[in-house]
Amino acid sequence: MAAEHPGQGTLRRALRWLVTPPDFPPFRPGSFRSGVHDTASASWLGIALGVAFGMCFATGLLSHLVQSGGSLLSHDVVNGGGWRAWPTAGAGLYRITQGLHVITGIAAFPLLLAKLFVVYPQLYAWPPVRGVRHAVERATLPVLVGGSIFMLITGVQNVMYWYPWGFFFPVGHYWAAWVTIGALVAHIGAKASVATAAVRRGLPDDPAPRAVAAPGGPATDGTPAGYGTLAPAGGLTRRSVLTGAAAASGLLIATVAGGTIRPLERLAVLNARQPSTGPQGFPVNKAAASARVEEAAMDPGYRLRVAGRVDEELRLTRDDLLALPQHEAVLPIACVEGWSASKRWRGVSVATLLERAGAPAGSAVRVASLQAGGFYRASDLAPDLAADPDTLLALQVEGEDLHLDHGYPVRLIAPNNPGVLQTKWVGAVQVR
Ligand SMILES: Nc1nc2c(c(=O)[nH]1)N[C@H]1C(S)=C(S)[C@@H](COP(=O)(O)O)O[C@H]1N2
Ligand SMILES: [Mo]
Repeated sequence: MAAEHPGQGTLRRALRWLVTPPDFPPFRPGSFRSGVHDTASASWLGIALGVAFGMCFATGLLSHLVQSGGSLLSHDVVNGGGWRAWPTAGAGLYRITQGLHVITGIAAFPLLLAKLFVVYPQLYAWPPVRGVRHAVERATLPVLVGGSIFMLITGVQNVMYWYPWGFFFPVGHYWAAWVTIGALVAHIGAKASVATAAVRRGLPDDPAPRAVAAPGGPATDGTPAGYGTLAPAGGLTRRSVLTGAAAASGLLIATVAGGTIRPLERLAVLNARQPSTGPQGFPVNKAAASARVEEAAMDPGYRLRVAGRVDEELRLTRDDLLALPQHEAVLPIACVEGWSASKRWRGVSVATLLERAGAPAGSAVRVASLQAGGFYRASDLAPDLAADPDTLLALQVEGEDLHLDHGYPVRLIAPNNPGVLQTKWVGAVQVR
C-alpha cells in the first residue's frame, strides 16, 4: 500500500473539520432536546399550510381575474369587466370565494408560526449544504418564508384598512403571491416524499420517556442526528404543538367567518366591519364625506348621463329614473376585505337604460361615479353583466331611498360582482 502523501492527510482533516458540527449550540448535535422539532410534525403542518395557501391562492387569483380589466400592473386592476368567463348567475359566488380567501389566509397564521417553530433548528443543520438539491431547497426557503409573511401581513393590513406601505395593495399582494407560490411549489417538490411518508405513519406520537436514553443516528429522511430524535422537553409535546396550532387556527376561523356567515356574526370580534352594522343595516366602506361627493350627490341639479350612442346623451333626474320600469333583486355586497351583506335592491336595470339610450346590444359599459378621485370611482361591466336584468342602478335598498353613504342618488349593484366594483354615487353610464 502506497504511503499517503502528506497533502492527502491535510485534505482529509479539512474535510472532517467541514462535516463536523461546531461543538457549541445551536450547532452541537442534541442542542434541540425537544421532540417537537421532528419531521412528522413539520410534515403535518406543511400539509395543512399547503391546503390553506392553495385555497387562498386560488381564490385570490380568481378575485384578481374578476377585478382586473386585463391589466395586471397598473391601478386599472380594479376596473373589472376584463374576465368574460366569470358567471353572472350564482349572484353570491364571489361572496363565498372571497370569504374563503380571507378566512384561509387568516387561518394560515398560527400554522405558519407553528411550522417555523418546529423546523427552525434545521437552520443549524451541519453541514449547511449537503448537495446541489439541498442547496437549491435552502435558497428558496427565504423566499418562501419571507413571501408567506408578506402575504399574510399585507392581507390582514388590508382587511384592517391600514396602508402604511408605499405600494398599491392589489398590485403588491398579487405579484408577491406568484413569487411565494413559486417557492412553495419548489418546496413541495423537495419535501413531497418526506411528507407522504409522514402521512402514512399517521399523526406523530410523543416518544415514551424511556426512549430518552437512546438518541438515534441520522434519520432515514436525511435529518441529521440530534434533531427531533430526543424526548420532549419543557412540557411541549408534538401533540400539543399540533393541536395548539389547529385550535388557534380554528379560533381565528370562528372569529372572522362571521364576516361572511351571518349566524357567526356575533363572534366576528376581529373584523373591521360588522356585516349588519351601518346605515340601513350594513357597513359603509367609503363614506360620502371622505369621497367628497356630498355636494354633487345632494345637488338638485343632479342628472344621470347615459351615453348610449356617440351623438346623443340622455340626462335623467332621479325622478326620471323612478318613472322608468323598476326591477328588484336580492344581491350581496361582497367586499374584497371579507365582509358581505345581502340586501333587496330596487332600481332601473342597466339593460333598460341602455335600450332607452339606443345602445347597440351586447355593449360593454363603464359606470362612473360623481367622485373625482380614488381608485374606485369607475367600474366596467362586461357585456353579459351589462345585459343581466339584475344588474341595477339602484335607487332603493330594503324599501328605503339609498342612504347618502350607500351611494345616493344612484348606485350600481350587479350580481356576482366584487364590492369594489359596485360603484356608488353614479354620475354617468357610458357604452365603451
Ligand atoms: N364611488 C365609489 N364607489 C364605491 C367605493 C368607493 O370608494 N367609491 N367603494 C366600493 C367598495 S370597496 C365597496 S365594498 C362597496 C361598499 O358599499 P357600501 O359602502 O354601500 O357598503 O362600495 C364600492 N363602491
Ligand atoms: Mo370593498
